[in-house]
Amino acid sequence: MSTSQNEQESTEPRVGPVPEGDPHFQPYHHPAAGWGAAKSVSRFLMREGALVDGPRAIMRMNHENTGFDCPGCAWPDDTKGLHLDICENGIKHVTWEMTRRRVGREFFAAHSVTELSGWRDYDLENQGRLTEPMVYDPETDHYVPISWKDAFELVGRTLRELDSPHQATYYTSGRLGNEATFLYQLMARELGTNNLPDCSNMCHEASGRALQASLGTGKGTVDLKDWEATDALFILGVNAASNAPRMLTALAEAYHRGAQVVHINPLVEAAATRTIIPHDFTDMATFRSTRTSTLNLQPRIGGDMALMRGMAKAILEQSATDPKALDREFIDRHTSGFDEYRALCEATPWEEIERQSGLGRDDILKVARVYREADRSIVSWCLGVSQHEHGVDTVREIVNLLLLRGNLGREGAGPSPVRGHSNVQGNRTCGIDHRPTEEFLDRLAEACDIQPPREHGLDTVGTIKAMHRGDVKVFVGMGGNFALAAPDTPYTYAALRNCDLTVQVSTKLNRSHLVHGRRALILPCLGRTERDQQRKGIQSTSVEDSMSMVHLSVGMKRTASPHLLSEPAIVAGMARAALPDSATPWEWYIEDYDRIRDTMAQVLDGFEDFNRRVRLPLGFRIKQPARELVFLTPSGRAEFSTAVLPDVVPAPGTLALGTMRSHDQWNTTIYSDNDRYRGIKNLRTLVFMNQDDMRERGISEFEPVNITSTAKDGSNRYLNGFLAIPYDIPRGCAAGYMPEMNVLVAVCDYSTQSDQPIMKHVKVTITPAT
Ligand SMILES: Nc1nc2c(c(=O)[nH]1)N[C@H]1C(S)=C(S)[C@@H](COP(=O)(O)OP(=O)(O)OC[C@H]3O[C@@H](n4cnc5c(=O)[nH]c(N)nc54)[C@H](O)[C@@H]3O)O[C@H]1N2
Ligand SMILES: Nc1nc2c(c(=O)[nH]1)N[C@H]1C(S)=C(S)[C@@H](COP(=O)(O)OP(=O)(O)OC[C@H]3O[C@@H](n4cnc5c(=O)[nH]c(N)nc54)[C@H](O)[C@@H]3O)O[C@H]1N2
Ligand SMILES: [Mo]
Repeated sequence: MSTSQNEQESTEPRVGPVPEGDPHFQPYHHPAAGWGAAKSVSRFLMREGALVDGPRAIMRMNHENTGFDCPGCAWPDDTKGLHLDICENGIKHVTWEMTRRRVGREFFAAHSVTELSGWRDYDLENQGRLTEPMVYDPETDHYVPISWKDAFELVGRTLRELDSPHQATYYTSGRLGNEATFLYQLMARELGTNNLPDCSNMCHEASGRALQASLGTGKGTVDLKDWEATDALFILGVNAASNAPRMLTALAEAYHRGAQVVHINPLVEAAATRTIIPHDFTDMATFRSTRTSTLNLQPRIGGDMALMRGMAKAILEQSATDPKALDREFIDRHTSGFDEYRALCEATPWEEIERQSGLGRDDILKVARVYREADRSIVSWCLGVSQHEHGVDTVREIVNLLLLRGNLGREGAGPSPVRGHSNVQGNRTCGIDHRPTEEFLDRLAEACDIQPPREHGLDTVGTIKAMHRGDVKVFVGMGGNFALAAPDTPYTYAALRNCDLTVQVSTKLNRSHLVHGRRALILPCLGRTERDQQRKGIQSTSVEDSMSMVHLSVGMKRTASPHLLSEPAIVAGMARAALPDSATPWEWYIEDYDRIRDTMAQVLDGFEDFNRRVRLPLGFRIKQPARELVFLTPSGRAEFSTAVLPDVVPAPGTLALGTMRSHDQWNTTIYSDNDRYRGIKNLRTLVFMNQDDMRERGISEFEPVNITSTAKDGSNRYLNGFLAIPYDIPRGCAAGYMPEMNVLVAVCDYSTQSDQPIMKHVKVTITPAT
């Protein structure tokens, strides 16, 4: 396998472990979750040597207030709050953090950074938990121990010596708890910058912007009770069985109840078939599976907006003879722009809708009928919708469709984005935003007595470009694996290497520690499962799930090393060193996180009485104005949007390639080379293709191919030697795994609507490898 980029190290796609055998592909026909999941979990626990601690910790996961929040995903906890609702991938993710392996100073003494750079990403993380702060020594090319005090001083001094606070950037990965998040943004803003990129810039930025424009709130409006009450669920662009497995329970319950469950995805993912509910012991014992779908539609990649438009057009046409097809009263009372939208739907020809969606008119009418016949509908989506050039327009089109039938502000109805990282939504709520509102900054200024900068800061793509230019000289990463998660791998590597200082706050060794600035720090922190002991006792942190529930998470496990600090403490240490004269009581905050929460209550909308309410049995739900039919939009109403359909049909000879996760990975963390639900074993360097597209190109199963992407600026990027897998995917579409395929996503290929890298619609040609 080879790739034709210059940087050898960056482009050898060796992310997963050494394959355990030959690549294998056999379509999967078993239900999702169930025994396959149980087997996979026990193998994983065995490997991590966690068989004793694992199950005990898992019993404490997602328990009301006495446990820690599962770091696996942002799916909310069961509203009944009684039985534990856990999943295979959540268990893997928790166990990953609790491994008994350690990577200490001896490890770094034995291996130079150059040597480690040649290792697989899997092997890096597999060394175990980081145990003490380390600093890069350019003389020896090794990381060497450094005291916390000296580490903070190095950060502080470097930040103080910058010509401008905008020469530093502060990345957040969506793991970070609310309290650390609040302190982190406070530090950046007290220093004088809004350079606060986060993983959300690659994830749901489009959803936030669209919902804000349409409804005056950046979040979904429904909660789990609504999922339990709805008549029809439309699930777009999410691989739920792998990435939000606890959704399977909701889907199975909906099916049982007789609700319609429609999956819209170019791939028929496992959640769109059947499941065995993992915590239902009778189902497990009897192998009884439940269907989780009543209808599957496979649009082309990027075809969702056309499909939504088609459904709206069908509803509008029907309303001529069936006045109940539309909720006229809702439209008149609560929305603005309906007439323009109706005219636009009328003016959009069916042929165009069919061509752009990749679906026949019969299918579109069929799904429109499901929508028409449901009294209450929820539309839910994830990256298959957001990581596109037209992600914002597509989410707005989803809202248009919901508005037509008044599917908002009542039980069982509304938009429901599935967030990614377990606290990515909380990060935004608590101030990680490179484009903060004036209102937020005013309240922050008042409560914290600082003068926050008013100009917008850099997001993820902006940060990469600014580091590359040399305009940003210090990169601080609060969690995550920026080097590998970001697009255009060699470009991002060069950008990070161009920094004067890179600081990574992490739990495990990863690529971002090896792709570093002239000076570099690794600052190891506590994980969510671990006891956070501060002066006033054991501390808990709060998190917010996909459905705006805020609750406490408290770790109870012994810390992986006595030298770890909590994330709030690390932020406070850096802040004090960078701002020696700051009046912010950094040290006092760390003694007792209730104090941070008291300040947050003054700054954040909906956080009144934070300390009391977060201790209620299931926490509290942040008020959603749109849910109460209060729209904080310029018109004070829900706004219909009127974007023309984009052209998403690939040019002749080209394909639209989507990059996605396998079942056995968590973003840049790879657990194995298998993708069970897609029937793949021992292979990650693959590309799923339509059989006819393969035949047309003379490519047979498992044949190595060369993939060439063409960016907006006309430049090409290459990935060679990936194996072609014939798959049930529409013609003109292809798919493969991130982060191996990030080299194909050019830094300039980001959406003009959301600034998100276009990770689901890479324009490629695929030819047999020569
Ligand atoms: N186990 C596990 N859980 C996770 C993660 C993980 O890596 N592992 N990651 C977390 C994070 S940060 C996030 S953001 C989420 C991601 O959750 P997902 O959004 O499920 O992530 P992807 O694997 O990128 O899968 C995208 C899905 O969209 C489909 N798709 C691609 N293009 C299109 C399109 O044009 N239209 C439609 N309708 N569908 C399309 C793909 O077939 C795939 O099913 O999961 C979170 N949870
Ligand atoms: N091509 C392509 N690229 C993508 C995507 C895609 O679909 N396609 N998806 C994008 C999306 S949605 C996202 S969210 C990003 C993910 O981007 P990131 O959030 O930056 O990446 P992760 O892989 O989730 O980060 C894993 C690392 O987090 C650290 N970590 C784990 N737990 C903790 C903790 O408790 N505290 C701290 N401080 N560190 C911890 C560990 O060191 C681990 O190595 O990737 C994006 N990149
Ligand atoms: Mo994400």
